[in-house]
Amino acid sequence: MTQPIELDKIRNVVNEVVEGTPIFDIHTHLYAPGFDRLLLWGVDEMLTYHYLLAEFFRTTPMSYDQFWAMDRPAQADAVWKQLFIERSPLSEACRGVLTVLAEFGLDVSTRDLTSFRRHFAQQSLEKHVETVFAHAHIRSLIMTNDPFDDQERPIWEGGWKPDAQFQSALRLDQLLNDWPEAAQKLAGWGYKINGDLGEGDRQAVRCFLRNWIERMQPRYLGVSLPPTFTYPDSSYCGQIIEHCLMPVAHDADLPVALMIGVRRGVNPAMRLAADAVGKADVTAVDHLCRAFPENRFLATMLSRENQHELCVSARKHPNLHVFGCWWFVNVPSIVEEITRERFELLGLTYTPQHSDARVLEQLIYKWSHTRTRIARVLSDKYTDLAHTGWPVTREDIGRDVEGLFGGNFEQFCRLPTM
Ligand code: RAT
Ligand code: ZN
Repeated sequence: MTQPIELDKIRNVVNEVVEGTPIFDIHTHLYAPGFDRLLLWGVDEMLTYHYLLAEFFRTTPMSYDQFWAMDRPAQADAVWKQLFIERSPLSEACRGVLTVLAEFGLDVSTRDLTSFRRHFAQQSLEKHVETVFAHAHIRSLIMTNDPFDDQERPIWEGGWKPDAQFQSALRLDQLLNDWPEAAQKLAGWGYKINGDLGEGDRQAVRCFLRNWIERMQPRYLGVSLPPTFTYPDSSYCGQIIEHCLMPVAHDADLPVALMIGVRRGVNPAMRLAADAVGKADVTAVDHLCRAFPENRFLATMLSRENQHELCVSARKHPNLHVFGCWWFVNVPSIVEEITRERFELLGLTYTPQHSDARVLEQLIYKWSHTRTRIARVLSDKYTDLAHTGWPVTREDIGRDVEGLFGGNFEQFCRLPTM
């Protein structure tokens, strides 16, 4: 065993280890460069991120239609003016843009968007991807891959294969949340579907899932669900879960990621920024874990109010792996609270964060802001341990943080660990 760390040095060591440990980012909306225009990057994309647009629309007399009619740089100009010039950019999403610019050595005190744009225009994408991964200290990430997406599907059909850096996750929102529409699409792609979700349809859906698992080689099958989600349930969603998703996931030895609590399209004029949150019923997760003990579930919940109950569920079900502070709970104050609560209830058996990045450079701020919070909470926890006389070593901290930053997920998914 290496020497125990002295009490007053614990914080420094934790900071060093947390900074120095590469991350496996298990849920993003980024794409490999091979997906071409689907990979968003640069300052205009960052400024028009939907987290920022929701804040922008609160500040402007401009109509939604007027805004959407403008091209991307004009939209970015409008956001910059309202959220960075007319008022201080202290929201989490605004601060994130500044963290990224500063990380690239740009002088944010100039407030000169034109010069920031110039920096990004000078980058070549392939090299820029490497630079961003290095700055964010990411080793791999998982995309969100939707076979129902008309822009994305042809790229997979053209033979694109995931690699170690850009791994895949098969996202099934439409199949589970909008069966009538999904059924039509499946029929259009040649699956024998009549829409009643009888045994014939179920077989076709299982076949569809197997085909896409084969094609995408995903790390998990994922779905976002409304706060009204319940299980068991006779709805189409409940039937598809029971008769299609569970058996296929089991046979493929893949976990199912449940992302619960999103109220889609509360203000549709805001497009991607239209969604809100609702408190969900965690017993649905309990019932799934119990009904399918041979399946594995990853779960994250959108509502702050659900976090404690979800931890308790995970204590009851070893086949449940809690992950991430998702979307509206990915703000420093709540990340700190949730992370603390999870350490206290689950120890080190979960994955504290994913980035949910949609724009490449966001990896930098999402992870740097998160690292700060995780390090703070971990330091407190190791300090408490040291106070009992337990020897806290750098080796132990390194092992624990590797788990938190991807190792626990890899173990739960039965992937080879790094
Ligand atoms: O975080 C986001 O960008 C949201 O728009 C959603 O995509 C959410 O993360 C999801 O995965 O559904
Ligand atoms: Zn997401």
